[in-house]
Amino acid sequence: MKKIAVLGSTGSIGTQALEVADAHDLQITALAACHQVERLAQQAKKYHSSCVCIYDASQAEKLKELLAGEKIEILTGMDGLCAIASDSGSHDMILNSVVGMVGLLPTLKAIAAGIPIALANKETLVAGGSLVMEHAKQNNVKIYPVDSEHSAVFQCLQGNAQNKIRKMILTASGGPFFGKKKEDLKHVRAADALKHPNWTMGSKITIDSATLMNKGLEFIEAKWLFDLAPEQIEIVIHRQSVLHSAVEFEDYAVIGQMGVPDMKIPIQYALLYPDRKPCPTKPLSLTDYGTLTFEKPDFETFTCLRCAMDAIKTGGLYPAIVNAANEVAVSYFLRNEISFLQIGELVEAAMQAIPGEYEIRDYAEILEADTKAREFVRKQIRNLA
Ligand code: MN3
Repeated sequence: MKKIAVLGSTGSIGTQALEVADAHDLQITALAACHQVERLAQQAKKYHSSCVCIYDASQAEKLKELLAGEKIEILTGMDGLCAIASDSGSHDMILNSVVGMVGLLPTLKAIAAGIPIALANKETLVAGGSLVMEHAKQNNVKIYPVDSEHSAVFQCLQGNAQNKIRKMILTASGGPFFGKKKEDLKHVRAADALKHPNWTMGSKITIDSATLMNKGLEFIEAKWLFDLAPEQIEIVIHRQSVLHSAVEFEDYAVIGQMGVPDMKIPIQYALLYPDRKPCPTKPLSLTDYGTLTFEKPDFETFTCLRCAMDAIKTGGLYPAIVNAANEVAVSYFLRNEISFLQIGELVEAAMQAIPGEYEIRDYAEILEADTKAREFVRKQIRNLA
């Protein structure tokens, strides 16, 4: 039985991964969550995992009470996440579905310990791409993408190891505000942005889908995962989210991966790789859709997308700066403390204010750029108030 540790087990990807585990008798050896202590305790009991970690250490006592009498080791904070990620004796794979920069260090620890990673944490590659890929190569550790677009490309590349990618077609749903212009988006509130047409996801990523920052972050991840130049990645708006992405080879043959928009398919592919087995979702009926559409993105309106693409073209610490500035701006927008358009404005301002054109040498450098960008955005918002 494959032994899997799930970091971020109470979130959207984590809970769907546990559904996949239920369907295929995967053993869940460790679980970690940020805040949702009750749900985490329930999961730990259900899966008889040997170890749990609550990132928010202030909830440790509560977790101990909830798990009193159980033979489950309780860990807290970043140390706890890293301890799980480093424990190569206990897990065959780490699913990293933690949200935010918190996910980067556990990925580096898993790589150092030689444990394969199913990667759903975007910040790992957005902020630490060069470092993470270099370490993974050195330690010969496989990274299996969980995100639907990257999983699609990974699936398209099976049996094509000797063939070079000419171009990647990265599809985007366009989010709830597709077709809108800046004037239309001035008074949008968090509740409007949280209504995604196709996917059910966590709140941070749903806002990122509305600003198209999510696609910008995926653009950066794709560059690192598949060793592409930014110019080789084309973003195409595909409203139905049926074609999850595609690869064009040297002969202009394009191979894409399709399926219903359900994250359980790419999650399962990463967890069971290279096997394909029945997935707890429904099959795709193309005739139910009838028409699939493809359009160019609107870079004028969705400035976050342009910022992320510019960041990876310039390289260095800029992707980390964009990511951190965006994470803070989105948290303020979710509380309705800034407007929707201000997210992009703050990200752009952070990119201009913080120098980032350096080769990344280590994790500390990424963290420093991340901290600077966060402080910058908070200060800007305080000045606006
Ligand atoms: Mn995606």
